[in-house]
Amino acid sequence: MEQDLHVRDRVGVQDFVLLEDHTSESAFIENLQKRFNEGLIYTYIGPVLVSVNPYKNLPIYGSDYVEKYRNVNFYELPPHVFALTDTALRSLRGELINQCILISGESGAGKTEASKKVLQFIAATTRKKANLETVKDKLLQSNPVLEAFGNAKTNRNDNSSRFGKYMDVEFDFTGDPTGGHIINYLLEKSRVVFQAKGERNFHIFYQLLAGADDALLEKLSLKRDPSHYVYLKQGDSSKVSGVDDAEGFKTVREALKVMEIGDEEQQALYLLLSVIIHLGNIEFASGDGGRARITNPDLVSTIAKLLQCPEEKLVKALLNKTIEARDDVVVSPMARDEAVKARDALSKSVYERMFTWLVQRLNRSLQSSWEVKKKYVLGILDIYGFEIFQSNSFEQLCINYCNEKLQQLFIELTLKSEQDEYRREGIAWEPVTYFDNKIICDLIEEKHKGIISIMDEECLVPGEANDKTFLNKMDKLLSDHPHYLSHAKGDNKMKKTIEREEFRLLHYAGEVTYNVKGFLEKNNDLLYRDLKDAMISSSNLITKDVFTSSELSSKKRPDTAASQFKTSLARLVEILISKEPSYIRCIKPNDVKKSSMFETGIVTHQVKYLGLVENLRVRRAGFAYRRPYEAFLNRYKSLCPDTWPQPKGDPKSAVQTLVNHLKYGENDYRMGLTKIFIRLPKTLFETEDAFQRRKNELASLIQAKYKGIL
Ligand code: AOV
Ligand code: MG
Repeated sequence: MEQDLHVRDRVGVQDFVLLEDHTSESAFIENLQKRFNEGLIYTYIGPVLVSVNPYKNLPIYGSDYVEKYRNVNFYELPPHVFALTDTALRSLRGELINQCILISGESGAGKTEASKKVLQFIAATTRKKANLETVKDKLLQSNPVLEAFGNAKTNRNDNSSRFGKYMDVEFDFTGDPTGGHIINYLLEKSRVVFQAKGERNFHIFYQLLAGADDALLEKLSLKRDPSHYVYLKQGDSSKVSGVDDAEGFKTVREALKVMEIGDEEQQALYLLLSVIIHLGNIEFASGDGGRARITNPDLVSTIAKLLQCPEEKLVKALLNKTIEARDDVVVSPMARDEAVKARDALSKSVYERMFTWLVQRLNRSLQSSWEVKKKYVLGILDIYGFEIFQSNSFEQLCINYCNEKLQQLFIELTLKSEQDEYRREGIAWEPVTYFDNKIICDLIEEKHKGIISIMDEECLVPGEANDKTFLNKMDKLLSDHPHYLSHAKGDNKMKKTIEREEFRLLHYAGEVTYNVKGFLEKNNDLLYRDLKDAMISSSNLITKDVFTSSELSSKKRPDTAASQFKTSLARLVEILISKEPSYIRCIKPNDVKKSSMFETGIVTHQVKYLGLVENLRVRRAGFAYRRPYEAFLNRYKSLCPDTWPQPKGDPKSAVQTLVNHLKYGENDYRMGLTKIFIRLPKTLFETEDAFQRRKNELASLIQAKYKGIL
């Protein structure tokens, strides 16, 4: 098959570094398209993997491919996500360096699929040993569980991740996987109560209805058809083409079993899902004096039974709110609209906490069952991609902010750090300019004057602030910012006008117009204490875990949703920069999820904002490989009589002697302050091949000697 692979992949160039015209965007796109048309979706920019979503299954992920890519030098085979994973794994196993694989690209570009291939390769290359088999199964099976609860159909992607996920696969010093750990980031919980046209709620709701047997449905008082339920039908799209929800439910149940989530816990999950579904169907009317009244009280009885909580308590909590002001406690009835909002807040909160419970529960199962003295990790980051919808709200701002942060990290670690290193090492260098999106990160997150700060401040003003005052404040404070636009700061050149309740951010990946409606409420993320109290009195084993009375007694105001997210992203960046990164840059070939369709305009836009051509220029002007003099010498000193067995002089001059002997061309390398820089992988491969021959030669010499003595 090796032959086969090489023959197949002679379309365009496998590494953009080899492009003759390496500065033009059109040559870049042409190479991508040529390869895409032949089903070659992967191309390198040096060590960075560019992947174009094929929107069809390609026969390139089977066990034959795993075998092919295992333990083979990165550049020796055609580009592949397996090659990137193998390289990271070998660096982890060989040099004991923690790794992370950062996957980016917009919604639907193929990040989640890529992350699954990474995990698949790790699992497939794990040694066949009983305890390792269990670890492997658990690592793989955590995925379908989280996808069922955290992914949904959106208008961009039928299986869109609605939460961010960072997963560490843990290894012991021999390189065997021993377990894992998942961190989840901000779930888009508003989806639980509302879906835009064409979209769905989280998969698990539909899977439950389609896949549960009659007995389970009866126990949950549910009907099979999702169109009975307000929370499940608003998008008018309860079926996803090509997806069998009943089959999905089976997969989830099997996965839950592998994760050691037994019947009792599963029942608790299904009960809560049914509680949420029913909550959406509670109807309120405006009663005496504008007070809300429940028009279908029987449903509340059903919910109370499913929740195992006192019915009166639930009814009271759905209609009244208790507010503690200083030393006073005031109970006041809610108006209809208020009651609807409070109910929705409850549904969102139950779902979100259940999701976090599930992640923690998975983490418990993923914990190594035996003692591991020192752990090494390979982290995989799969977030929600940049998205622009018809209408964009608080959730899109958070998602797009997260993408800005990731792009910033990419810039810091590739473009900036690469150029910094040349400067530091004193290598002659023509700087490459690129767009640094730090300015947009700052616009969102800067202390005191960033959007999050302004929003938080408005959330603190009791009674008077609303979404409109928030917008006014931004208009005042951000009017000079080049990436902020609003109705007040109109610009005649704008393609699309901005309405009064909107603001627009010029993100690195495009312009997004956000509607401020609901921003403060979502950021405040309030759940009235009466509803919390009702949940605390439930005997469901999950709610018992996630709603606790300490929450009611705490006087401290919890951080706002956006602030919590900002803190968790800052922590994520710290986790990532402490590791050796590899990058997968995913690209979407068209907006209609079609295979074999390469829309040049759409691809060009992504290539532009991902900074891929700049990435190539830096790479191309630069050097594919670099190693400190000592390391280089240690490996290759046996190739030159003047450096073997003991090199003379300082490491730098010994390396100079060595490369003179190896006849490196003048332009093939540069000598830095502490490192040798080699321009093309080819030069290094030749040296490595010579080294392997020399090693065999030395081994046979030693063997002959050994035999002679015998
Ligand atoms: P995303 O993770 O980047 O979007 P996905 O990984 O979910 O995107 O990919 C979207 C869809 O594209 C998948 O469901 C597959 O149908 C198809 N696809 C992607 N990669 C491949 C591949 N390598 N081979 C075959 N089909 C593929 V989002 O989570 O919305 O940001 O939030
Ligand atoms: Mg995804």
